[in-house]
Amino acid sequence: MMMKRRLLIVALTDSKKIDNSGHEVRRFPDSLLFGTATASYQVEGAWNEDGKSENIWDRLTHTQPCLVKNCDTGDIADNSYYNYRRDVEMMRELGLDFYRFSLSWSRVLPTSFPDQINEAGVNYYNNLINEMLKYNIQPMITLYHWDLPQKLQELGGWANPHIVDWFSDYSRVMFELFGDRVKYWFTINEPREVCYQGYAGQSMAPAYNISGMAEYLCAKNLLVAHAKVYHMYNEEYRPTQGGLVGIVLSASWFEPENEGDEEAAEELRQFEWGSFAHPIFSESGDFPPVMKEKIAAKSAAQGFLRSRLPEFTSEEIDLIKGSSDFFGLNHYTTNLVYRNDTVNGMYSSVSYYDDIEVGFYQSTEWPETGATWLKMVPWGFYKLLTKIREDYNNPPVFITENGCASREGLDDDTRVTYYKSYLDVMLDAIEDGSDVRVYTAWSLMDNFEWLEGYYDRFGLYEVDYESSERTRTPRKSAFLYKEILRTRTLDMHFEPDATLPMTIDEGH
Ligand code: GBH
Repeated sequence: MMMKRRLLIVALTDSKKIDNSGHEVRRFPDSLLFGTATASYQVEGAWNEDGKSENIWDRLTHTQPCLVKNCDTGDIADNSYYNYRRDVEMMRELGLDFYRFSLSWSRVLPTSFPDQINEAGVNYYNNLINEMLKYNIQPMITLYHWDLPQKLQELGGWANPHIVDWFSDYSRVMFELFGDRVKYWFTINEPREVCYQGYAGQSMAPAYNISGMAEYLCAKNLLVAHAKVYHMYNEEYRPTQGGLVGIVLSASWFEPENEGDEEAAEELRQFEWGSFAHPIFSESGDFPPVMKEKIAAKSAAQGFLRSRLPEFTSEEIDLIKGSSDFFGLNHYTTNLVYRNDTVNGMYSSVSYYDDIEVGFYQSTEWPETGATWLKMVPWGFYKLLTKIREDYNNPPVFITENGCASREGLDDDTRVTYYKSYLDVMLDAIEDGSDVRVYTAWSLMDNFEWLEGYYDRFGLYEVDYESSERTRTPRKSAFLYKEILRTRTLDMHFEPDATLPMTIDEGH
């Protein structure tokens, strides 16, 4: 991994200091970068303007409208296509080091392929990037955050091995267009969600609902596509552009319900994030052994003539191994896991969870946030960071998303507590030796929360969906984040006040 050799590892022995009001405050490493994130379909709007073509979320929200809460769509969303100046102004208010956003494939390549480049779409991203750079805010780009061009979906999307070429060609054009100014690239956001929710399940476009089969095809193709793009950047663009490129994995922490459930918990970890982390970050590469064994055994027992998990060739294993400059990590919450040998009851129906043979849930004792699936469990974040350090030889970690949901309103005390407690344990992990270099709050502002529409709010800034301007207003958590970034310290006693005027500090 390139980055390890190039950057110093900053050892932090003790982050605790007493401030002048007598409070204990903890210092973040000087080199740690702070930012916020969004994604194209969730904020841009302008779904069919200026030459953009249809993607799978346009199709899903228009043809199955009420699959999404309140039948919401991303047609206008936060209207960031027109509001990018205000977006950058908020980044300056917060004092961000960087902003992570994603590109809409069908906005820049309306045919899905590089035969036509949509100038208006390119201008939008150039304007956004240049506006950020004017104020020294680093752009970090995600190439794929779930909005596949509809045409490619009709060809099977990530289940078609030709996606390797389609994604490489698209990525090449993006490196050519923006790589002179953009030095941080993420290939794919959350493969687990892309493949599991979209292809096995029905909670993301394209909602294929072919569990135990389609997610495994997707996983293989996606990993090869990612690795091809990594090597393309490494060999053809890094020498002149000098940036970093990696993948973003989502990982919840999975805690055994009882002592006897450690094996079940570990198997779920291997399926849920090991499926993507092991091929890239382990020494041996390939899918995790337990995943290969379990799916092969089940498949044979069910009468398949081969495992439902496709195999990599040895060339592919080598291509994928080491193909990320950092471990991009999206983390939100924790679940308890128990062994369940009969997930599908007496019927031998094929499914992902039947392959794993586990059940999981969240404790009712854990504090709730605004999303049903997201309880506040900071110790799970600590355990996850520890496991990544131990299992994968302490890779540089970029926390690419972390945060929680609330409802409307500026008094988001739960989010304030969430950020304080998650950052506190992140500092514990750094003291233990975890090499965390980037921290990203999800999200800069409320946005289209996929099947939850505009109901679950993840923003440091509230967005008013009744106003045509989509007015953005800072919540308490925005004032907390600003203070953390200004002081580069964490003070558990700091109480943000959302009634204060938001200002831009000198130097931003
Ligand atoms: C991230 O995914 C996404 O990258 C981002 O776009 C999104 O806005 C953000 O989270 C907040 O949700 O309802 O029980 O089926 C996080 C991973 C895993 C979140 C599965 C939602 C649904 C659980 N996700 N989850 S459930």
